[in-house]
Amino acid sequence: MPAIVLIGAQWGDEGKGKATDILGSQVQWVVRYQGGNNAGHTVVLPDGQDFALHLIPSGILTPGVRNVIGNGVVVDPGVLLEELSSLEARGVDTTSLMISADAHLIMPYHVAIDKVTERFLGKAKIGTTGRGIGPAYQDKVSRVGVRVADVLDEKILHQKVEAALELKNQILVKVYNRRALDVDEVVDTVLAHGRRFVDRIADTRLLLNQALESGESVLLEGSQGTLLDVDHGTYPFVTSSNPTAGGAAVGSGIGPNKITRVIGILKAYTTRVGSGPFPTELLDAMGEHLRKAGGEVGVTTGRPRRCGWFDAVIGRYATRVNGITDFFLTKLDVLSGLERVPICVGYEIDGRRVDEMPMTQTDVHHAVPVYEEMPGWFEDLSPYRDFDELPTAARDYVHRIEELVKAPVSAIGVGPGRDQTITRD
Ligand code: 2SA
Ligand code: GDP
Ligand code: MG
Repeated sequence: MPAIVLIGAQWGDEGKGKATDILGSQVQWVVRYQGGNNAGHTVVLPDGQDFALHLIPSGILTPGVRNVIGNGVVVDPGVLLEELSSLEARGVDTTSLMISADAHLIMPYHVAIDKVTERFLGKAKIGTTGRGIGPAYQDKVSRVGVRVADVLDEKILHQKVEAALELKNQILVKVYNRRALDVDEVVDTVLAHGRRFVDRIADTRLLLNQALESGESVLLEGSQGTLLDVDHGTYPFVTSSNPTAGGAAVGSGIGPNKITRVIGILKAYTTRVGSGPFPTELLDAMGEHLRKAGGEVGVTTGRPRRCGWFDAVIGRYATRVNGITDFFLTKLDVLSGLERVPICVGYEIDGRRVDEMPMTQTDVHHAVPVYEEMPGWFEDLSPYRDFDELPTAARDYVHRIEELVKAPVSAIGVGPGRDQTITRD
């Protein structure tokens, strides 16, 4: 049995949590492979209970599924324990969760540096979630990071934190005028946390490869989205990891040839949270309407999301850079009640017509959307379960999107609930 990757095709918050939950019953393993607790994945269970997952894979809500935090993730130990306790308090069985020994830890100094850097940048800020994600990945790449396995060896942990703080404290005190962090205090906190998840630490790449060898299937749950990818996104307004499908192999330790399906989660309109270019953004009452109708508020930070029309240039780009086999088109219900629904089919950049993602960041900033207007529909879509019964205009909208993004839509979301989904064969 194969590995399936599920990725965000836009700027995140496309509905990956719901999609993972739907697929949970078809797989034996669910794995997070990048990002950390910057993510906010919402799952609404059939009994109406809703959960916001940040670090733990959304498969934790499917009984019998084994869950893994892969090597590509950055783990804040305090957040991990809090998330585990809050799930357990709500009756969720978390015993299956394993954490890669090679995943990096988000340390208190990463969170402090993330926050002060953003404040320092002022108007030029990235609009990060302030969870220490960028600084933790910086340390990983600079080879001065602390890994999950380091909580198993106090001496090594102490050495690493001491070395890291020598420089970090200079930055915090001299550049940002903040308090220096104490080595022993940091080590003691991390060790105290580590003691509580030590039994979950494993060589997860071995576990996952053995599972695949024995015919089990693995779902790799991406967080954030294609346009937030540090290589393929709207750099520098991106996160510090690779949410795109290629990152799934690296961040979990399985071979790319094990991946047989790449599902792109695509919202029927576009949203973004944080700074950076967004060609189809609506800064008017229509943007406000989409924000309200779609409940577009950050699941981690509570920030209002920027909203705009569907952008097919981005969708097509996502198909290519991820090798998307099929899309789940989410939140189609949110577009009900509009006379006309524009789709961005290309850009005009300084007088030139462009149909593909521009090569330079300047061009992305200058991109003015070229719209094609589709007729809208007024029916409430949430009761529909059969594609052929949808209003003609809604079906035409889906067909046009498939044409433009060059991949089929295999499922359509018509509400946040697990069953509020139309599947197509
Ligand atoms: P970071 O914190 O370093 O990863 O921030 C860098 C950029 O990545 C964006 N980012 C996100 N965008 C959408 N959703 C995310 N998760 C939360 C959610 C966001 C929230 O589910 O709503 O609650 O605000 C997420 N995580 C990171 C971020 O906005 C920066 O643009
Ligand atoms: P994720 O980060 O990709 O998992 O997405 P978020 O959870 O941050 O945001 C998606 C929001 O849309 C959540 O509140 C979901 O419950 C909700 N949602 C997902 N699919 C649908 C859908 O098809 N229709 C509606 N109305 N809401 C949906
Ligand atoms: Mg989210």
